[in-house]
Amino acid sequence: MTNVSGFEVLRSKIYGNGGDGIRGLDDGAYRIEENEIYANGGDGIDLSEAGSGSVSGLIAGNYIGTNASGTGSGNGSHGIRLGRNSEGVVARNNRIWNNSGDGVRLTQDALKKNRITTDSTQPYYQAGLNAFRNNAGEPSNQPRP
Ligand SMILES: [Ca+2]
Repeated sequence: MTNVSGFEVLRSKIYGNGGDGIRGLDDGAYRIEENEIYANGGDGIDLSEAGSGSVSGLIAGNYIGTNASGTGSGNGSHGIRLGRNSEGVVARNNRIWNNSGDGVRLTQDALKKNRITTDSTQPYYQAGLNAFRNNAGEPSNQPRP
């Protein structure tokens, strides 16, 4: 199949799955907003295994590794994982806590093609920023290549 246009996941609770909370396997534009994605065995959101074209889209306003009440547990791997086919993904205003792997994992050359808005001087949730926190409540789990 060609020309798959990605998908939308909006305002859903996605928890307790053995694998990733959301895993995109097709090229296209993704819109993943205002979800609670926690306690999944794999990554919270994994777009790194999408097809051979490109993946773009918006990941915004999600709880990843916790829930709105702050009681949900982390995902078993990374919070957000983007791979070489990700180009033009914007991740902003996400609360990324408690994940066992990295908060945001950018593989291959994904780092230079996507926009992860964060500010390491702000440990907790700020408008326009992602917030990263580990199990000890320390600001950590920062994006890294
Ligand atoms: Ca995965």
